[in-house]
Amino acid sequence: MTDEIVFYHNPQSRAQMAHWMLEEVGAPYRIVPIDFEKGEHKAPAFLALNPMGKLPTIVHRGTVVTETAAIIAYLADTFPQAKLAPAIGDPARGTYYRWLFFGAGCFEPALLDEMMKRPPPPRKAAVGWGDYNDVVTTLKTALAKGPYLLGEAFSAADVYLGSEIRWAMMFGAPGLKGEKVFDDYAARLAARPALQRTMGAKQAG
Ligand SMILES: N[C@@H](CCC(=O)N[C@@H](CS)C(=O)NCC(=O)O)C(=O)O
Repeated sequence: MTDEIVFYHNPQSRAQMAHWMLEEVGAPYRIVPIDFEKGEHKAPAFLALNPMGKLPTIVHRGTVVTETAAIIAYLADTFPQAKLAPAIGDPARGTYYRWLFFGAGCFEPALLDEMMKRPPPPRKAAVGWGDYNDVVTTLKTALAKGPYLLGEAFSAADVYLGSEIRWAMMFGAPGLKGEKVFDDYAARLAARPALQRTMGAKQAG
């Protein structure tokens, strides 16, 4: 069985986050371009891998992994030489999980509420992500010490949550751009050679 990761990709999607992570770990991978316009993500062959018909999706050693955070965490664990996840048993692993899950479970839905101008929920206490302002304040506190979410060590949590923050800044989500803590963090991430290698990636295999 080949060790090559098959990476279903479209540069205009969350697959960009997984692409950055693939470059960070230095894993051997092959891009399968998915053309949204042509509906290739809804073709039976792709739906057989990911019935959600969404990117990113990877296949490695016969296993399909979907969900950006899961792919990024999987790659960190599968390629430990990249040192992008604290070891199991290290207390920093708790912080690492905290921010990975916060990205998927809180920041993303709160950001989409904000970007889509969804009305505030009637009972904020019952909504797992609270609201956008609380989420941004929490992130600001998390990054205040820096330079990364885990302190000195850059990790896969920065690849995931950092990608979301960069995306939110790019689209002008409030409370981020112009705030020193986020501007500095975004600049540190932008300087990562692995991220730079993915910029302008063509829609080609
Ligand atoms: N929960 C998924 C969301 C993935 C997702 O929504 N991907 C979008 C692109 S950014 C997609 O493939 N959309 C195509 C569609 O649903 O038709 C994750 O975190 O990876």
